[in-house]
Amino acid sequence: MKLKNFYHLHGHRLKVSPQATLEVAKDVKCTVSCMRNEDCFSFNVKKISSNLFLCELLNTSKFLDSDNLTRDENFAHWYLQEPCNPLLCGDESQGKCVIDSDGTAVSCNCSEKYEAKRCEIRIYDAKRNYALNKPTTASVRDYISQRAVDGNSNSNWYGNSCYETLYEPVPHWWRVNFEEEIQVARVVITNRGDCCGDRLSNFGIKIGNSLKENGVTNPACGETHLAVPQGQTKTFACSPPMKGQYLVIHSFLTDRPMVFCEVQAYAYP
Ligand SMILES: [Ca+2]
Repeated sequence: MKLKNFYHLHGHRLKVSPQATLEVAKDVKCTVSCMRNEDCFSFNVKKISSNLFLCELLNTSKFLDSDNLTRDENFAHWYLQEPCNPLLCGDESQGKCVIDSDGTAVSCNCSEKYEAKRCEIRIYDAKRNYALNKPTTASVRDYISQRAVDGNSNSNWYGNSCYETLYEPVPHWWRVNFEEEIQVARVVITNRGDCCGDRLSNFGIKIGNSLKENGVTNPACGETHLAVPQGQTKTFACSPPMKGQYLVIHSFLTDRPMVFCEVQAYAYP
């Protein structure tokens, strides 16, 4: 971003909430501050006194938020000549910034998973179980950890669709990898039914991006000490919805194994 790329409109202010407000001795310092901040795309400047200026650094532009460009004799609005900085349309969402034919407005072409003006809202499939068939790992008996996301909620151990740790080692944990950061609002867990229901009577659900201590240190979804009665399926709400690539189930019990037959994760309540 170069100084010369900025143009200005006297008597105008882009009226959006600023990402930062500064008071500076020279208005050129607003330009420098905006250039140093990669999320700054434009700014408003107001003269407060002979040697003091107020600048409002903005993370949007007059092209994208043209409805908010207002007449204000006290301000000047500074904007980029080339408004299609890749960050403008969501750096995570891979949106593409497109200038209209007369060069007065910008729109964002969002990738399929995103929407909204700046492609900042991720769209999830409300019916999709995001844990289904995703890679899993566990503190022990890794080779059967996948059973908990095989799409089969059969609660009979002999149906070969449940996961269970051994008595040792402790603590017990199991983890599914969504392979991307998603939003989780609801976790549905089915306990074993043919016996041993108390093996899922004091556990926690963790969601986040950390693998520290096998992911157990991630934030908790819902209450800390959870239980599912033998043979039943229970829904746990993460409210507000939580973001993360990993979902971990860990037991606080050290005198018995941990068992469950299916774990489902949904993006909406
Ligand atoms: Ca299963």
